[in-house]
This record gives sequence, structure tokens and C-alpha cells, in this order.
Amino acid sequence: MTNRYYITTPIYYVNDKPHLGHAYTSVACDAIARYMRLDGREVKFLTGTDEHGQKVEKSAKNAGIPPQAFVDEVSEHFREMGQVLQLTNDDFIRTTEVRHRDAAQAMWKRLEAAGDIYLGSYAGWYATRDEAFYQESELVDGKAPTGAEVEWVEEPSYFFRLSKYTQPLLDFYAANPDFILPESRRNEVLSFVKGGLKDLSISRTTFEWGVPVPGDSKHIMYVWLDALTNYFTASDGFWPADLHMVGKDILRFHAVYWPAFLMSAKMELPKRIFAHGWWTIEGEKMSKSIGNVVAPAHLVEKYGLDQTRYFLLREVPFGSDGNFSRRAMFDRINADLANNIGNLAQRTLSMLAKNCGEAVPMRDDSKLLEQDKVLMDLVQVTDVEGAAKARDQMERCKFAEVIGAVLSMASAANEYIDREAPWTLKKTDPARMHTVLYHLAEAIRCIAIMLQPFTPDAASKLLDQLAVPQDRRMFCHLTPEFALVPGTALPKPEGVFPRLMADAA
Ligand code: ME8
Repeated sequence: MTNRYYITTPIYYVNDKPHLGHAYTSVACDAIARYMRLDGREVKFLTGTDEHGQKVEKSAKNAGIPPQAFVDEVSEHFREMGQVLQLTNDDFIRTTEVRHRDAAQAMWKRLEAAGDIYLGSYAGWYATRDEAFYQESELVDGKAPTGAEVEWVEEPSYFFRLSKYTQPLLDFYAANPDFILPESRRNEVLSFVKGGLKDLSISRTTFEWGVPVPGDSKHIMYVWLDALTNYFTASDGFWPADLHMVGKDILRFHAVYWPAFLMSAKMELPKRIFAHGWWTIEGEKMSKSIGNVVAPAHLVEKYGLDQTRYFLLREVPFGSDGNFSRRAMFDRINADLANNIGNLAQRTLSMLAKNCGEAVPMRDDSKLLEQDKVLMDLVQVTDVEGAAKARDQMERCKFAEVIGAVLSMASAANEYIDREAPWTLKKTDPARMHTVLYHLAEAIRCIAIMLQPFTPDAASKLLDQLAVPQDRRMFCHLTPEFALVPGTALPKPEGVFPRLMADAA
């Protein structure tokens, strides 16, 4: 394992405002980025906006604004989404930046130097919505397989010798079975490539909004060649990427075209592409015409930031499609966050405040019971190497499993509090009450450390309430060596994860 970790979101088209789907991908990447930092890794987390191409040019025209002014404005909405979701991206790339134009042209020259670019002419179907070329045989009822409208395009065009990379790609997939996840998606890519790849048109001459082809400025670089290069433009010494996170809609561009470009350019390939599933809203496709587009800021305002992040990552196994419904959100927040973690914290912290002099209680180590040890074994770790218990699962984006394990720790702590009944011990055996509350506080410390990637606000509030110093909140601090110190003064408790009332659904 190298100590560096480079993760990227897709760069989003600036034809429209951010919605739940964009928030989803970004929050997933943010959780991984935070996790890797807590695991002591040096992380680069990149996001940004894809600002060239016909689709964006058209949107600017429809808005009656010059393209540059238009992309400046819409890109800002994506930056704002990052603030609303408290994304911890280290960089935000815009493809209209000079650093990117230069990098895209340099990439073109590399492909050219490899002898992989030739001039020809393209005659075929193009879907502006997807910014993709389609074969006649792929069309369904005269439309792209994605449902996008297609138009007939005939123009001079440079081509990339994609066909040459059919076998090298198949060899690469075979040698790197985890390159494309999840497996079902990998199989789709494999059968597509096995069908044989055709050379790819990589320039257009019928519009202007893009990066000019070096040495032939009548041609504009195909927006996907331009866009994919962003991951390298902003890599800052972190190349190759450890993970490109994408939605399943754009897997082919990332798992076929991008690796072929990189092979041609004689550059290292990314380690992994993960294609996640698709969200519908209350059972319907999200669309402007239906009027059901969910704005991330709206969710955060209504349900809370942690709650929104939590729902997105926990509700469906990552990779599968999901359906957003207010009912599901409501139930999930109450069941997992309010009733489980919130309840555990509330019961424990209020007893600490009332019965332990607002300090971490004393524990009597000479009288530890089996159940105390069982709880500690569950939440603490004994060796630092194993501190990030879910490192492999996180690298494979198994969020629901990772979160599920933390929740079952909270359930175990709730069972412990019920069984030990410290409120009864208060009268019968105050010393034992202190020992029990100590173990509960320590369990919450560990649980809060592990929750940080997913519900960062609430996790840091919990750690504040247990007076855990800022520099002792990483996974390596889950060992007994860093356990709470009896006698440490605690601030006043405040609730985390309040129950949602029925009318909030
Ligand atoms: O494709 N469910 O940009 P884009 C889940 N610029 N995820 C969704 C979603 C939904 N309903 N809707 C959107 C582009 N997404 C290109 C990418 S990368 C070099 C260039 C997410 O604005 C998902 O991650 O259309 C999807 O892949 C991405 O937004 C598409 O964003």
C-alpha cells in the first residue's frame, strides 16, 4: 500500500444546476477521501466541471449568454454544492482553465506522436445530450440506447486508432480483475470490447466551444478526450489515480476510451473505475419536465447534512440503483441515526453529566466483567495496522457494509446499557455505575471516530462532547492507548441526530 491516495469525481457538465445525482457521486468520494485521511494517507480528492462541447454551447445559446459567462456562472453552482455538502476536495478543476487547455493539447500531441491519430471524415449518428457517437446498430427506435435524440453528422474529423487497443485492453482487464467494479459492470465492458472496437472520431468542425486541435484550429477536440484528461491535468504528482468514481452512464468512456488514450500516450493507467447505480425520485426518472429534480441544498436544509449524506450512502448497496423517497429517508434517519446512535449518545452523555460530575468516570479495573471486555473488543482495535478495520471494503466502495458494522457496534452498546441499567446501579452500586458509564463513553468515542467519514458534523460533535483532542481522532487512535482518561472534564451535552417528526417526511 502506498501512502498516497488519489480519488476523482466525474467533472460535471455545466449545462444545468447540480442535483441529487451529482451530490451522490461527490458525497461517496468525499467519504472515501475522509476515510483515507483518517487512515493516515496523503489524499488528493479532485472534482470540477466539464465546460466545453456542443451541449454546453447549446445551453449557453438558449440562455442568451456568451459561453464563457455562462460556464462561469453554472460552474459556481457546483462549487456551492461542494460547500453545502462540506466536500473536502483539494482542488476544483474547470476545463476552461489554461492549465487544462495546455494539458489537453499535450495529450493530443502524445497520441499523435504514437501514430494513433489520422485525418478522415465522420458520417454517423451523434447524441449531443450524451456527447457520444453511436453506431446505426445501437439505435433503439431511432434514438440512442440512453433515450437521447441523435442527429446525423457528416464532417471532416480526426480519428484515434481505438481498434488497435482492443486486445491490449482485454489483456489489461484480464491482468487486473478489480480494475472495473462492480463485477456486473465489468462484464458489460468486457463484452463490449470483445465485440471489437472501431476507431473513434476525436474532433469536430461544426461548432467552436472547445479546445482547438494543435496545428489545425479548424478542429475542436472531442469533448470526452478533453474532459477525461482533466484527471491528469490536476494530478499534481499523484498520478495514477487510485479511483475514478463514475455513474454507470459514463463507464464506457472511463473504462475503455480513457485507458486506451493512456496506453497510447504511454502513461500509467488508473487503478480502479467504480460505476455506481442510478437514482430515481419517488419511482420516477429525475427530469426537469416532470419537475422532480431534487436540489442537494434543499435536502440538507430539510433533513440536515449528515442525515442526507448518511441516507445516500446507506440506503442502497453501492453499485445498485436507488430510489429516493421522503418516506425512506425519514425511516432511515429515525431508525439508524435517531433511535440507535442518537439514543445511545443521549442516554450516556446525560448520565455522565448528571452523575459523574461532568467528567469521564472512574473505572474499577479490578472488577471488570466479561461483558465490559466484549464491548471493548468490539469497538477498539488492538494493533494500529488493523486500525482501519474496513480499509479493503472502503477501497471497494462497500459503504453500506462499512456503516452497517459501525451501527451494529452502536446496537451492541445499546444492549449493554439496557442490560447493565446504570440508572438502577446508581442506587445499588455506584462504583459499578461509573465503570459501566466509562465503557459506554469509550464505545461512543470509537463509534464517533469511525462515523467521521459519513456523518462528519455529528461525529465531531460527539468527540467534542467527550473532550477528545483534535489530534486524536484518527483510526490509529482507536487503540486502548488512546482511550478516554478518567477525570477529564466534559462540556455540556447536546443532542445529535434528533428524531424526525412525521410531518417532516
Ligand atoms: O457525464 N443517479 O457529466 P454529467 C446517480 N461531464 N448519479 C447521477 C445521476 C442519477 N440520477 N445523475 C447524474 C458527465 N449522476 C461528463 C463527465 S468526466 C471526465 C465527464 C452523476 O453532469 C453520475 O456520477 O452528466 C454521473 O456519471 C454524472 O453525474 C454525470 O454527470
